[in-house]
Amino acid sequence: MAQPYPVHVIEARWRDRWERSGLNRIDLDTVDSDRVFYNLVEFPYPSAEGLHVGHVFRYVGVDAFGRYQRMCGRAVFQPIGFDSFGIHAENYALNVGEHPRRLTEQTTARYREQLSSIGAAWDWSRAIDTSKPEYYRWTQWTLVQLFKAGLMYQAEAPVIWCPSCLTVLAREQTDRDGTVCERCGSPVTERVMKQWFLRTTHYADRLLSGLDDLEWPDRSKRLQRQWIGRSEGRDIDFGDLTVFTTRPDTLPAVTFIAVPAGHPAAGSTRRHPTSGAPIPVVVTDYVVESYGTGAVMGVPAHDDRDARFAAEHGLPVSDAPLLDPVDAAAVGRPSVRYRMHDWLISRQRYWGPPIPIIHCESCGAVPVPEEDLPVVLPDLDDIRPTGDSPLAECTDWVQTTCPSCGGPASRDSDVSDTFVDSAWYFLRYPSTEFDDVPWDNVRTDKVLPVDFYAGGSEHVQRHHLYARFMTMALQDLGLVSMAEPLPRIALGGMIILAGAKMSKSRGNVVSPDGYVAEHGIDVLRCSLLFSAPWGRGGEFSDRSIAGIERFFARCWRAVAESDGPESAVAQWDHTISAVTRAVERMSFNVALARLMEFVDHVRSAEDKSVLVRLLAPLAPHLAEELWHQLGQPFSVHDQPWPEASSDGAAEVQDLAVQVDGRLRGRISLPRTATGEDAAALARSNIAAVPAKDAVKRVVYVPGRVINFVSR
Ligand code: ANZ
Ligand code: ZN
Repeated sequence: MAQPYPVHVIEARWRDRWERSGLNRIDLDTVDSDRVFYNLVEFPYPSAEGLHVGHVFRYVGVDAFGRYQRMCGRAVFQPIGFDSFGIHAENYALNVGEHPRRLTEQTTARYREQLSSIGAAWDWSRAIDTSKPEYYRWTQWTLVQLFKAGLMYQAEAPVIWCPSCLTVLAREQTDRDGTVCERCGSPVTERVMKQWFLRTTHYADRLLSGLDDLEWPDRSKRLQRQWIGRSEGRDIDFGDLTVFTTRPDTLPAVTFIAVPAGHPAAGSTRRHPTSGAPIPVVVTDYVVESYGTGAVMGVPAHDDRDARFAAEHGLPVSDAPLLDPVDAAAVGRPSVRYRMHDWLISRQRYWGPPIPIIHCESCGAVPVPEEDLPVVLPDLDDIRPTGDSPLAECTDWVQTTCPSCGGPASRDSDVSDTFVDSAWYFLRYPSTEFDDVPWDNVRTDKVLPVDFYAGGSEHVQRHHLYARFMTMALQDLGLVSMAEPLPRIALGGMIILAGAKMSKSRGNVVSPDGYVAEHGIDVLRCSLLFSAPWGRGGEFSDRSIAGIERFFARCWRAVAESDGPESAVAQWDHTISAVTRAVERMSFNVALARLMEFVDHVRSAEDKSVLVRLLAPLAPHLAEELWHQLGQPFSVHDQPWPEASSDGAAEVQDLAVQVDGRLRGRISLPRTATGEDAAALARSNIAAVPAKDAVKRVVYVPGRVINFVSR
């Protein structure tokens, strides 16, 4: 459908004007700290496929939120960059037979173009790229600080090995209970190797207790708590063999001790600490070697796993009575155990920052002096992983002198995990122009912590935890002043196609490019945002495109081509309140729905000003053009967000949405709305609300609740 205005001309013109005028940049030297709003979205890994509409959905929601904050008077700092190191890029490079550096240059350029084309208010002057020496120099510097503080160590360790990727994996990089590689799906094996670790377990308690004060989704907190896995129990000695138990009261009923295969005590017996009876030590497959003491007391009378094992292997079951709580607290020693492990950061791969350590026969492991950083990743032609680090082949590079004694020494040939790159990147953005420090603390104190961090639920356990660990460690070293860098996180929903997550392997990836070429980015932004609440995501359909185009045409006619009588002020008031609430909770679909109702009532100059400003975060180019048509000065994005009078606010109600009496979500709508309005809005916003014909009765209590009764 042809729009009553030249879409592409307008979008290109304003984007160019924004860039030239520096609209999206704030001066971090002069800005007032209280006004800064650090609006951050997880930076992308520039994949070869380019952005798909699911990414665009996530980014434009965050952008709309940032633009709204700006209109509320905040100095919005909204940088973007590229997480371009890592096994992902390297595996792709190996597949297509290209060097990862060349490939990354191409994919990054394409990402830059696509990310620019979505009309987000990024401050491109502060873009970072983790695979560039000017960035990874500081990743290495950070590791040197951790090493000097004893928070980075090397240890011989059984590690998870992917025989297809030929690399060590962190436990977190495996799926299906640690049995297959997350990247390639091959079954993993175990291997003993010398590896570098970061001492994350040292921070386990702080990582846990710090969660309480964070404004994070409950699900994120729960997942992180489970990941840390704190467990209080007791260590009990069976002679020289110690078990960890959370049920010391079951001690009298112990009939065996379970250990994993290969345990030195397997097949022997120990004496029961109180009865003195001989207790067999048996091999089971359910004892995790690295958890607790790696040995478990078997109590078939009280534990299902033990009962099954005892039945299968003809072991006795004892019905000895439990100890009472007082006696149980006399048994053994109190003990706190964590599921979490130290973070294994060594990768025997090519595409990452070389670990900044030099090995010397007489001095041991010596950190590379800060003035010698970065340790530049040498250009290798053959980067195929063999099991040993590709860098080890590069003898000229490996051979060096010891910074401490000047004797012959060799460089560590592992590279660090890509999650190290992203564990501190949010500290770099405000300080990108400094090349003598990783971050400037005046800047850091002014801009951090991140006011709003938009992420994906796939990053709760690793990235979010590592970022917290890194910041806590840097705080302890006096290098930053805050402990929690990401006090407020929101998780973006996923855009799916025909019920499935978009992925290249499924072949259901939808690129934004065609839609942008045909309809312009504002139409795509709004049709994506209209398809579902940002935090929930939903099915992609381009059917909403026509509807959004019609809405834009109506906005155009209402603002640029019409004049009419004054409207009643109450109309804006409830629109302003409803749109504001919707934007605050990232329900841009609701905001758009309210604006669609409002546009037909727009008559006066004031109505027009309100409409255009409310539209600005969602359709930034169209709003800028309409603002210009109204004869207003550049830029609409610097205008104050419209404010509702307090009576207007009172006209909006929040409703709890229940299904069969269970809370399923909340909606907000005008107080004057009918039960039917409320039911329709609930249905379009909350997936759990059943379809019309599955509902027996709807109970609507204005101002309180709408309950769908299906039984
Ligand atoms: C005896 C017992 C009796 C247990 C009973 C439970 C119930 P969480 O909460 O996860 O810490 N356990 C200890 N170390 C283990 C290991 N390395 N691998 C597998 N299982 C292990 O659970 C602690 C409980 O898990 C411990 O308490 C131990 O079994 C088992 F009726 O001891 B219990
Ligand atoms: Zn030396």
